[in-house]
Amino acid sequence: MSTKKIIFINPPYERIAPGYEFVKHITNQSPSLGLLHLAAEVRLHDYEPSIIESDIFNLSIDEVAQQVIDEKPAYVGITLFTVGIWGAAAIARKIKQALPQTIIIVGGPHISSMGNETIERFKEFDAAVVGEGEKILMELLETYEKGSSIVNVPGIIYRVNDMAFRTPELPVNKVLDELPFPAWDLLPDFPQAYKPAIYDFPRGPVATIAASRGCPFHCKFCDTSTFGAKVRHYSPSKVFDMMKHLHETYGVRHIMFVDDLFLASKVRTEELCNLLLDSGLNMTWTCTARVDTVKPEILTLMKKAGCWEISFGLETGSNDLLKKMDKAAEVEKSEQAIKWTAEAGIRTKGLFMLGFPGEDSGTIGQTKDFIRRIPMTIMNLTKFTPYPGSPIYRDLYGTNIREDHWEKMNGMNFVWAPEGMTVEELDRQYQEILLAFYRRPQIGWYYTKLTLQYPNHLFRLLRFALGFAAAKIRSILSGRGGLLVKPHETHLDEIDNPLR
Ligand code: B12
Ligand code: SF4
Repeated sequence: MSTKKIIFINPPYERIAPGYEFVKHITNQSPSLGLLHLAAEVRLHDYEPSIIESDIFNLSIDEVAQQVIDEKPAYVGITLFTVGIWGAAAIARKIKQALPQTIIIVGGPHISSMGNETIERFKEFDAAVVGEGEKILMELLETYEKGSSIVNVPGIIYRVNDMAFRTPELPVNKVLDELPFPAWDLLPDFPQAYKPAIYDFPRGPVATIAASRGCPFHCKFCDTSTFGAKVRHYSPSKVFDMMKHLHETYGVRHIMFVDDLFLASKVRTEELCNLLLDSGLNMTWTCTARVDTVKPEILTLMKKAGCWEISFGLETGSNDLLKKMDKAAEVEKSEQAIKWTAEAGIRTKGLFMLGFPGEDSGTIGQTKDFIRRIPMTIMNLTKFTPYPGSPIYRDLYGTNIREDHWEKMNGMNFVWAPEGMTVEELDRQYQEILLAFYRRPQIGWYYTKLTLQYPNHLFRLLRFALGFAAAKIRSILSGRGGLLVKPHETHLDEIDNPLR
């Protein structure tokens, strides 16, 4: 067993509702950028990292565990979203049974929000790293290597006699520029295997970059526990260097910026745009923004510098609901931002949410009107999910731990329903809202033109359509009358609404 070998795992998780597996052909298949950053950091210190991307390569729990067992690493690092916790624990259990000496370390958003509970409950994890991982993981590995006690390593959670203990936090990396580039070279089949959602990019290959970390807002549904409220940025020149490296080394033609607030600093955005324009790099890119951070001048510059699409967290067409979400935004401002973006020639993606506490038929009606009147080109509708780490989780459940629905927390299942609404009604409204947007002739025409312009999307669309047809036929043949969710697989009956 090499004492320097560490395997990082992005575990499998339920991407969609059971019965809808074919949707995977058109959804976002981005790698874990967190693991790429960690792998780059440990490699600087002579460790030998590798990465397993379970979901992208359709690897089962057994297959992932077996790959690790065959390699006999000294360490395993697993990234944890709430939705992936059960899969991750099952993999860790199998590894521990075969390789009891291998140390299993976990980190990621679920640990930043629910670390103590996770370490107490899942004995197969040896230690957890809270928040930003690079520095802490290195200190932890070096402590293990020296054979010293880990209780003095900052920013971790460890277990003694079934109880979890947390050490004081380590200050975060103030200067992101000091971090090495993410280890894209370690990703199997990069960049070809990693595709964003269909129609969410003009042409590949595509890679992701986080040009900043942190968000100062406190929207109630959002889990910001990993990087906190203070925004830290890479310098524009370092971001530009990353883009150039990806383009020249891997032929990447499109970048998806995954920052919470890409436009938090107008000055930095301008600087990056100017660097891109002067270089003639000719890459396209997408980013997310709050509606209050865009103005016509910056949008015009962004368009010139290759910006193809901006995602806005619009959430709802109701100002009352926006207030309840602590979104610090108004429908009128959203409408203005979407118009300006469309006028600048940038595609607009609206991110909406259905079922937040306070949602009712009135607010749903306002959302339907809103999406019909704004010049939006693509929309995402999430089923409201109280993620651990979000303020609403505490409002709804207090300090109760609701681990029973963790594996459903992928934004595609209603695990909670607002007062006066049932999950069945929400599911019906979910489809109606999407249809209200996508059924309009101008949207159909827009996507036809887009497909002709970028035919690379057609293949995925065909696989999706064939998958859908096969699922329907299977359902009819098995006597389920075309219903895609199998009755025994639905968790709807188990839903226990604490406010009802
Ligand atoms: C890009 C992104 C995606 C991508 C890529 C996912 C991926 N595996 O990384 C896609 C589109 C696939 C995706 C899907 C989902 N996402 Co997402 N996503 C993001 C986003 C916007 C950025 C993530 C990122 O790259 N950050 C930058 C990197 C550097 O940070 P990082 O991954 O957190 O890693 C650092 C630390 O967490 C830590 N760390 C992480 N793993 C490990 C492991 C070890 C061993 C150690 C020591 C440390 C460590 O160290 C890393 C370096 O500092 C975040 C929001 C955010 N600001 O983080 C949401 C976010 C992570 N997603 C979220 C959710 C809910 C989802 C989905 C469940 C549903 C959805 N709504 O889309 C799915 C599930 C996906 C899955 N299990 O892989 C939530 C997670 C909440 C939670 N408690 O689970 C977040 C926090 C959004 C939010 N604010 O609520 N997502
Ligand atoms: S939704 Fe966006 S603006 Fe609100 S807290 Fe989350 S990342 Fe920040």
